[in-house]
Amino acid sequence: MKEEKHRVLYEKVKDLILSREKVCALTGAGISAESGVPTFRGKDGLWNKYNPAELATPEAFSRDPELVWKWYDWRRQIISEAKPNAGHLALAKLEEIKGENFILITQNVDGLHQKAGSKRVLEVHGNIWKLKCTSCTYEEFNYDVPLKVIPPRCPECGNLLRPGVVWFGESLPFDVLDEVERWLRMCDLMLVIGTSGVVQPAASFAFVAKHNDAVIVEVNIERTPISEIADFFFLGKAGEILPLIIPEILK
Ligand code: BV8
Ligand code: ZN
Repeated sequence: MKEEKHRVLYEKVKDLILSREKVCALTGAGISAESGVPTFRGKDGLWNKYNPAELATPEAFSRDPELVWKWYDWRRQIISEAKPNAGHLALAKLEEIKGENFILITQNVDGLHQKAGSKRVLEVHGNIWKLKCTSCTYEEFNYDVPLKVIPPRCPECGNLLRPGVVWFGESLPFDVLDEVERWLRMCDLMLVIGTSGVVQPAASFAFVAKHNDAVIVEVNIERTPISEIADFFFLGKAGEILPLIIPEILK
């Protein structure tokens, strides 16, 4: 009986994904958990061992760039061994189906969506593989694990390079945020996957989309503040649920 009820809901969401014109997905660390990338706030989360204010802030970096870089180098090594999972692949397939009527907004910095084939990705918190200069406009994508030199220095001006991520207290990239806001106004259905919904402003994206009449579909292994406004809530792992609610590719 319960399976039948779930099956009906999966089919309903599949139909909505096809019938509603503009679809967006918002992902958080939970979608990469099954790839072996630690989340931030879960039981084995990064923030249990490290204090975010100690590491993911401009103050921490200026106080001890070597310590902060050692933490990012360690995370880069874990991520370099991670493979996209069925959840990432399902979203890449959704992009194939919906084309320019789809956008993927991710809080993740691991680059696994792009590895899975997603092209239409807005990285609101940056990318751990990007290094950018603290003084000039130099930036590069660097996939060295481990990094050859810690802390890395700018080849143009010799100053420190920093991770190309958004730290607490830093604003999200304005061009990315503008594009996100455009989508939140026009999307007709938003999938919210694997986020605890506590980090602003990303935690408000689903509320803005809902305010603009989007159907909200949440996938998580626990309820979150977003669950209050979700039209559909699927309790389960992204890698298991997403393949069940994303339609087959229409040949
Ligand atoms: C800004 C990049 C202003 C770096 C990150 C007090 C109140 C309200 C707000 C604030 C406040 N004090 C400060 C703020 C603002 C602050 C904030 O929101 N703090 C919170 C913590 C209270 N926000 C900021 O500072 C932002 N900037 O506000 O700027 C401004 C404006 C103009 C000019 C100047 C300044 C910047 C925030 C970005 C911080 N950077 N990361 C790095 O990675 O090192 S945040 C970090 O959290 C990650 O990016 C992550 O993506 C993000 C959100 O976490 P989640 O992705 O949700 O991950 P989490 O572990 O929390 O949850 C995982 C979920 O997955 C869980 O729900 C779990 O159940 C689920 N799950 C687990 N396994 C699975 C699963 N689901 C499905 N399947 C599974 N298998
Ligand atoms: Zn420089």
